[in-house]
Amino acid sequence: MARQGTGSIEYGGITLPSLVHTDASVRYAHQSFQVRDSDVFNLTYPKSGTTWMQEILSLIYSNGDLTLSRSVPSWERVPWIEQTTAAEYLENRPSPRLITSHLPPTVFPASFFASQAKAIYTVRDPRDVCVSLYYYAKMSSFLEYKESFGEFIEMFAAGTILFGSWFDHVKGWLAYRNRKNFLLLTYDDLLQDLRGTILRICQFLGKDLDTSAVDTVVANASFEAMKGNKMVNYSLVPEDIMNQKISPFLRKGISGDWKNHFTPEQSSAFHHLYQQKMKEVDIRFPWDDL
Ligand code: PPS
Repeated sequence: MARQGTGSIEYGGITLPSLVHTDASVRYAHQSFQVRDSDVFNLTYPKSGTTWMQEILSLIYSNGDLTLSRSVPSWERVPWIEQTTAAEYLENRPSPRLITSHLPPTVFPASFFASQAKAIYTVRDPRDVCVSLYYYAKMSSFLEYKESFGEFIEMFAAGTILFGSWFDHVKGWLAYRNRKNFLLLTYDDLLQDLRGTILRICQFLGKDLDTSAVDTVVANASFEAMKGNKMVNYSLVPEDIMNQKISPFLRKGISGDWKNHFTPEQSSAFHHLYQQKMKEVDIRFPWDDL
């Protein structure tokens, strides 16, 4: 069951919320957006650490200066190319541009693949993505999912959901992981060693921050700091669009919350599906055997 109707649009076989996407905006990203060699992309399937990476990139490129992080919303500092505001935010922005996208490679700007632009792809345990997305759907008036959690897992597993199949997205982007301009990270990398992972990101980007700047990036990218920063916690979004009393945008920020939500049967069914869908993927993730 693909989600159609008032709250969504379809483009290239994927479903996107119409609040911030139009056919024209996604077509612009796919067919017209001109990637620069200096661009830096933050790529994710939704609910995998997008906002976290937006904040980290933004803080790295400001060399730890907090001015922008405290005064400009994250979605404006590191905007999505597929959203309606992309051209306004990005076309005349000086390099290096920091850019976010949830698009799979099938509808990604063609100019990216022939460029030197850098991309960081962050992957998260799909079961935690599913849980996070479920709560996000409940608090977001524009998503309109009314299903029980069990039904929601089935839609997530089948890929008949916002932004399409997690498996297709992840496998699609993993195909590029050996490119020198591509950095593959997991949500768990960030969770288990935030400082070490920020240093890896700096090295990948050729950004040589001094110790106090790194300290500032680490401190301000913590879950608690981000939860308290209204430029990243989505409290600027009106309550009739995102009702954080139902569920906060920065909800739990942990790995393994799926264990509190999946029944043993749901967990076993998802495990089998995962083994089957990911069998050709020759990379191990921290959650593979869980
Ligand atoms: S979105 O809507 O696609 O942009 O969402 P996204 O930012 O990708 O994912 C939101 C989840 O990421 C968690 N998050 C963090 N976890 C740990 N530390 C930090 N600093 C952090 N920032 C965001 C956020 O809490 C959402 O996960 P859940 O499991 O719902 O808490």
